[in-house]
Amino acid sequence: MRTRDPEELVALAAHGDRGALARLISLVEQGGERAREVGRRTYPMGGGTYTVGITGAPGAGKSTLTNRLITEVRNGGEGQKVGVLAIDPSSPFTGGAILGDRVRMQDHAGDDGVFIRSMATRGHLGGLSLATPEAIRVLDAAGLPLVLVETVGVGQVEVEIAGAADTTVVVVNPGWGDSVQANKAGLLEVADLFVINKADRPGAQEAERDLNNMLDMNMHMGEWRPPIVPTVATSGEGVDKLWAAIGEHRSFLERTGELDQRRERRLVEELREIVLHRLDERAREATRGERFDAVRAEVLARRIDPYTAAERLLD
Ligand SMILES: Nc1nc2c(ncn2[C@@H]2O[C@H](COP(=O)(O)OP(=O)(O)O)[C@@H](O)[C@H]2O)c(=O)[nH]1
Ligand SMILES: [Mg+2]
Repeated sequence: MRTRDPEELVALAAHGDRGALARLISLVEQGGERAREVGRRTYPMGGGTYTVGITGAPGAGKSTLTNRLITEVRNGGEGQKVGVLAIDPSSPFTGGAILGDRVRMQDHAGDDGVFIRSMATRGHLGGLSLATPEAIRVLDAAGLPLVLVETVGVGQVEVEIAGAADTTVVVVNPGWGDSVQANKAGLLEVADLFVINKADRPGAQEAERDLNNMLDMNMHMGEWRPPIVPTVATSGEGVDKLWAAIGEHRSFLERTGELDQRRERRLVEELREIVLHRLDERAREATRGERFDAVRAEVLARRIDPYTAAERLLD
């Protein structure tokens, strides 16, 4: 029997059961009471995972790059385990992009130290921006020391998700205007590191120059100036340098205490968002049904004013 009981699943996942891990993430994706239960069980067990967000326009080479990064991590010193979440906000049903992500990370299909999972928005209240940190906490509770999160950085919500990592890598391509587009999408502000992927194509130097110019204009950023790493994800060129740069950023965050501050800010932000969603739910409930109809009738008849009516509804 395949259990769907969150408590059992969490225990199994903590002992390396990948099927249990996958089911836990499905529960998170679906939202509702079971997802809450998963959260209650996993949250106290976590805190050891480092997260790296990889974001950029569709087709920039994020999945190919992630695939190479996994190789780099697995072949490196301790061959640490790695979890990968490929977040797809755009296609909740067809999963077209998700299929592409899977194909490009095929290299690691047989590796027990690698857990790859795609996630789309389903029933989760608050969508992917709330489901993503929950899914990361599941991987955290399962003892994965590193989680890579691939997201498409197109809209505001996606950029928010992308920025909710310890280190955020923004992937751009050579060619006129690509980095300008990334800037417009708000990606410059969340970038800790830039990758110019597809550096085998013309225009990589121009892209680097554009990024440097934009960084010069944004030097309110603080002590850390995001480095720019050219890569060719298809061949793996430059990926070792990318991994090294991620390590340097991590050391910087740890050394300066910024890592704890970032995590605290993220948690507060998440908490606020949860409260907002709860209130929104309450508002929807308060503005339908018989009770609402009765109050509405009184307002229309000018027996009570809208503010008094609102208070009555929220009581
Ligand atoms: N020429 C070239 N093509 C690449 C490179 N990296 C990825 N691609 C190709 O770009 C396409 C999109 O890659 P994918 O990783 O799916 O991009 P994603 O949508 O950002 O995840 C695929 O056909 C890749 O083979 C690269 O460095 N150079
Ligand atoms: Mg992809």
